[in-house]
Amino acid sequence: MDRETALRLYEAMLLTRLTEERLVKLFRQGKTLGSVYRSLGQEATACATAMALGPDDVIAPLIRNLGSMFVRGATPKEVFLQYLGRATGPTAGREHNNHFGSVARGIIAPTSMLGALIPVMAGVALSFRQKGERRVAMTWIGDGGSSTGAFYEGLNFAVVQKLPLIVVGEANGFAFSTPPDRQMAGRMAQRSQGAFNLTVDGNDAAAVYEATAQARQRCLEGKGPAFLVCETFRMKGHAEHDDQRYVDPALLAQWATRDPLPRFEAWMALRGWKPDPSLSARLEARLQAAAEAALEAPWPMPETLTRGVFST
Ligand SMILES: Cc1ncc(C[n+]2csc(CCOP(=O)(O)OP(=O)(O)O)c2C)c(N)n1
Repeated sequence: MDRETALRLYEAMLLTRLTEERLVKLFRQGKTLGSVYRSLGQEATACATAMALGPDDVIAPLIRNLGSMFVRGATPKEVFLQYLGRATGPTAGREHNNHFGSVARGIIAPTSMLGALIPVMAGVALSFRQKGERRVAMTWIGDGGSSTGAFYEGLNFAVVQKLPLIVVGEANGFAFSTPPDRQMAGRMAQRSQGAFNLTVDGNDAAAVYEATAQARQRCLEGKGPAFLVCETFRMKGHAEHDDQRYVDPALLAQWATRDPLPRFEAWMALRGWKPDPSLSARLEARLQAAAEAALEAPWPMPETLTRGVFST
């Protein structure tokens, strides 16, 4: 990874963290419609995977992958408008949190049915191959989501067809309140079904980036899909309404020492690379302005209710 990429990656991770912190404030003020789903501690897994892609590749994120959307050009203002349900947001108040896509940026909207995006992205990858395009499709799945039939069907299809698909497995300790040993036999990596498998420290942004770049290269060479397992930890509850009382505080304390942001800063410092000292303040100012603009944005008009929902 070169210096410029590292600095952009750091900025994307910091922007993700600060955006989600501001969302929590809006949630506590009763401004968001519904809960806030965070990726605290998982920013490297979301951002570094997306950062290793090419501009024509396509991603399909889940709720812990807001950072990947920022890497692809989504903006905090869009995210605030979405969480506040406003008419000028990406789905005009029809959807919540990061459930929005952008064809221009190569983002396919998250789907709530876990696992469902894997066959969809296998199809996207198949279309790339059929058209002879050098592009890769990527999506993410949690440990809980990897127990669905759709996960197995989609990945199996991609393996058999040797499709340019990267599935990032987020082994983050819990699915709602269920730890992996209560819902899966063995480890997540054993679910690769013959896909090229790499397991990395998901809190090490540089390692995640390098592993994704390797997986992508294999895809471009026609060697078939990769299942990239990132070992990380969900540092908050499932969402802000969940106080995660079922998580052993010692485990949280242990993972806090592996926070991906200071770790990546230290990795950069070893190379003599330093983020701009004013970066955090600049991002905060941008977020403040974006949140204020979103709070002033209009609500959807009742008569538009069916627009974009039902076909005419
Ligand atoms: C097929 C399906 N079953 C159940 C749910 C409800 N659900 C939403 S999130 C979630 C937990 C997901 O856990 P995991 O896949 O480990 O991801 P994480 O939340 O840890 O990122 C569940 C069960 C769903 N969205 N889709």
